[in-house]
Amino acid sequence: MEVGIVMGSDSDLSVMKESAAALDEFGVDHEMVIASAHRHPEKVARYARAAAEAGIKVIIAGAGGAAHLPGVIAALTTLPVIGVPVAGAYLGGADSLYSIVQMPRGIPVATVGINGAFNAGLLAVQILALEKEGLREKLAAYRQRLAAGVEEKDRRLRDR
Ligand code: RP5
Repeated sequence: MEVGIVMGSDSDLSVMKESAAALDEFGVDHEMVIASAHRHPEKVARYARAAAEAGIKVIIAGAGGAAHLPGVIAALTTLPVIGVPVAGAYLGGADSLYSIVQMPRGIPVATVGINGAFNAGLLAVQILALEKEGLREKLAAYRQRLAAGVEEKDRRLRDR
């Protein structure tokens, strides 16, 4: 298991499964875990402290509301942590974004956009690709597919 996807609640799953989808696209092994910084802090601490030893290289952590989960995990491990602000019922997810992105100096969390779980997965792939040529090649092919998609849209616009 190279990537741990941690979320505060099962209500985050519809967003956080996008991280898993990105990792699946690149054939990266991952696990999904529910562990709340508020409701079960002991579990969060246990997971964060054991992750590196268990072979995890990157942790993606998503939560909504007062979203302390990514920061708490980052405080308990030196593995890179990517935070996903999950939009809840209030404030359009700005509460979660601000909770995650404004980490005090010393304990960084690489924060993606609100509900940006797919990008979090891609960023994890890019980190792992530093040491894996196969992943670098897959990323290059992925970028080519993106560019081809833009060309296709441009063609359709011109053909209207
Ligand atoms: C956060 O509270 C979770 O990450 C979730 O986004 C939010 C609401 O949780 P539930 O009340 O749906 O379990 O801790």
